[in-house]
Formats: sequence, C-alpha cells, structure tokens
Amino acid sequence: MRDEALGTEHDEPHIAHVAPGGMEEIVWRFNRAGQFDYACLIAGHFEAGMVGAVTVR
Ligand SMILES: [Cu+2]
Repeated sequence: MRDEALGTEHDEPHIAHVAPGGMEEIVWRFNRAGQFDYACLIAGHFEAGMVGAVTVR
C-alpha cells in the first residue's frame, strides 16, 4: 500500500491508511480476552480523538 499523503509505503497488516471518505479493512485475530486500544498514528490525530477500543470477550 502506498500512502500519498505520508509518502510512505508499507505492507504491515496491522496498519491501514484510509483516504477521506474511503474504507479499508484490517483483520485482527485475538488470542485472549481483554480491551485493546487502537489509534490513528498521524501527528495530532491521536490528540484530536482518533482513538478507540475493542473489547474481546
Ligand atoms: Cu487520523
């Protein structure tokens, strides 16, 4: 995947760059229950609230 905004290229299965209005998919396979946080890694986005959590039961 190439991210034009960041000028980076990566194949990490745990990262997705989504264009405004776009959609991407990440498959997480959990091996235990718990709460797992996720966040946008673009500078300033975490602080702006682009974070969330997944609860696995
Ligand atoms: Cu973001």
